[in-house]
Amino acid sequence: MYSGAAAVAAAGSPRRDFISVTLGPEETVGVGGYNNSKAWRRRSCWRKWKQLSRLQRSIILFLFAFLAVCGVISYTSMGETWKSITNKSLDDQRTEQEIPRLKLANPGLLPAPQKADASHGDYAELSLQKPPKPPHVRRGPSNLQIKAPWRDTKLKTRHDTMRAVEELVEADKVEKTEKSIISWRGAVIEPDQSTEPPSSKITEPEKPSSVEAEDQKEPVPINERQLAVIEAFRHAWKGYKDFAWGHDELKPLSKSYSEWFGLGLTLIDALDTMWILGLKEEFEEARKWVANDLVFDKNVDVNLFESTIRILGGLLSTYHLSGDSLFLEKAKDIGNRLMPAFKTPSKIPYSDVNIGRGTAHPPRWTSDSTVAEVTSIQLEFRELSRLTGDEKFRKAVDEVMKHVHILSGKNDGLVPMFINTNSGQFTHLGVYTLGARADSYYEYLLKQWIQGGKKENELLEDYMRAIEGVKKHLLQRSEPKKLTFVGELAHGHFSAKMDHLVCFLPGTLALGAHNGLAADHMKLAETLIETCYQMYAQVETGLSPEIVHFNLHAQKGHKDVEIKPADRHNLLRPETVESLFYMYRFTGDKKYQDWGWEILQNFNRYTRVPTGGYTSINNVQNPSNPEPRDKMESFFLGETLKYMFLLFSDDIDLINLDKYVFNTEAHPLPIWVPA
Ligand code: DMJ
Repeated sequence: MYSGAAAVAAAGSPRRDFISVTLGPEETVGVGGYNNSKAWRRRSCWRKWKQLSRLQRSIILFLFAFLAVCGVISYTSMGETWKSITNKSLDDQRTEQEIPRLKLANPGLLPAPQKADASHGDYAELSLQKPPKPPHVRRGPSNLQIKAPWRDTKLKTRHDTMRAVEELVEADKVEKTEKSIISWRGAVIEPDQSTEPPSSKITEPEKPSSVEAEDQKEPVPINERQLAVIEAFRHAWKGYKDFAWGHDELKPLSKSYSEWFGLGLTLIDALDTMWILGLKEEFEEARKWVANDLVFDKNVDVNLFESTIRILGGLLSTYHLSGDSLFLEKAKDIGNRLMPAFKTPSKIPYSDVNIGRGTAHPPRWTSDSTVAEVTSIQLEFRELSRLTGDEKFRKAVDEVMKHVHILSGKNDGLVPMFINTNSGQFTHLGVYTLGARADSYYEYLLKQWIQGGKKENELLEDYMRAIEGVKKHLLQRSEPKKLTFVGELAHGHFSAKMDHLVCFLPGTLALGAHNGLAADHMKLAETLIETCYQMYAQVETGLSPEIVHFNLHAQKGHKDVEIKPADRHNLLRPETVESLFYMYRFTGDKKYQDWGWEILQNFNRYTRVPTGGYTSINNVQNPSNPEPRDKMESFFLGETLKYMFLLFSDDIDLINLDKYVFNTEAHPLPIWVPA
């Protein structure tokens, strides 16, 4: 090193005179007047220094040392002052934005005899923030790449926002939280509980995608309506935690629980909602349960479809959002245990699997499976193959789609409701609906096509043909408001019956139009979502029944919507809110947010149980006694509240629809990177 320095000095580098002090001999090598005169000045100083007495030299050295120490001290304290000034002004800004949220109410309102007004009801005291620009205005070029994890800046902003929310609600817990390591979007993973990123076995495409966009852009603050959703979620979660922890569903009135599969269904369904809402403590607690108590090696029969969309889907999306391989390991486990369902003569899967024994069977009374069930498990199994590199999952579900693609018995793309697991043929021919037993067949045609990068033409063909079938056979208009609705066809006879389940359709049509499909799909979506909204607005509680019948002929004093006594229950279903979310994302029209806000308030009025949780109700037509059913379905946390939160958001990167596709249980899965 020294010899190199000397060589640099010899070559006339600007650093040469410094080096010459260290290495005395170089003085003689230096050239040019400037160096010579500097050397002369140095020599004369040295001589003067030598002439001083030892005492004088000591005093001078002491003074130099003293000045140096003072300099260092004052520099450090100025830095601290500057930092505290900066922090204070940031804190001030944050406080200004977030203090109003302190006012969040906690309305325990069951039963609540008053009719909802169309404005802000229980949350009227919350001043709504100025509306930001509609999301469609801010949309940049679409980008199908799955992005790298969050950047630090955004992470801090999200964390700060959520921390402020928690300070307001649960100030005492904040200190503990801050000691934890903050993973992304508010979830906290303690060092000893965090798991490795995806295992090395996993090849390139299956890295967790993380919901965060890569673009550096201004963070969009959480608004009052979103905070109301967070509050509702917390209330629901409180009931689940207090009375049903680790069980499938909360029974909020009897303060107990019900089991379906015995797999903590609500907890798993709610994981990614907690992540998206930024509920880090709740997420962390639930994660611990998944790590320590979720066991699939159980002698229990589960429904293939329900456990795929809720459990497998929930675990996969939570894996993608959190990057925590615990969830992928659990997803692999349940995925493998569900595979026996496909061992049938036709390869159309059985409805039920015993996940402990590895056996599968159809329901006791038939060898049929439901068409929607066997064709709405594809997004999840295909993604599991992509993540694990094991093609068996994808092959099994692709075969079902290929088989159904060429099957006879369709009517202009519309499928019957049942399919036989022995023959592989449709059964109960002649009945066509977009409601129960067929609904998500149509949804998954489009969504698989999107998931796979819009290359699988057979899926698109089947989807487009089916929508033409809907237009030709199932659309009618009601009286007096002339609402366009989707009815049913039974052996050539049209029925003006529409399930609330059909309200997934406007959202799906809008998603198709967003992905370049016919513009008239968007027009149809706009008319259908109005109808779905009216299914709430025309009812006494402002909540939709399970099924409505539309009036085809004007009659004095009759509304468009008629409700039969057997159909007037509400199970806290998500479909209308789901479609409102898509419609708002793609149009930026605030009326969709306002409609969703009305619905949330009516859930709070008529289904909220003061001691924690929300309940299904038996009678949406009786505001003074909606007849609580004592059950909170897992999809209320998995879907309804998640779509509410997303609907009220103006951040298109909060689950960007060019990067994620939602499964039918509202669990976002990544759109694969196009080739
Ligand atoms: C959910 O389990 C899913 O959305 C499914 O597709 C239909 N039924 C419920 C919600 O209503």
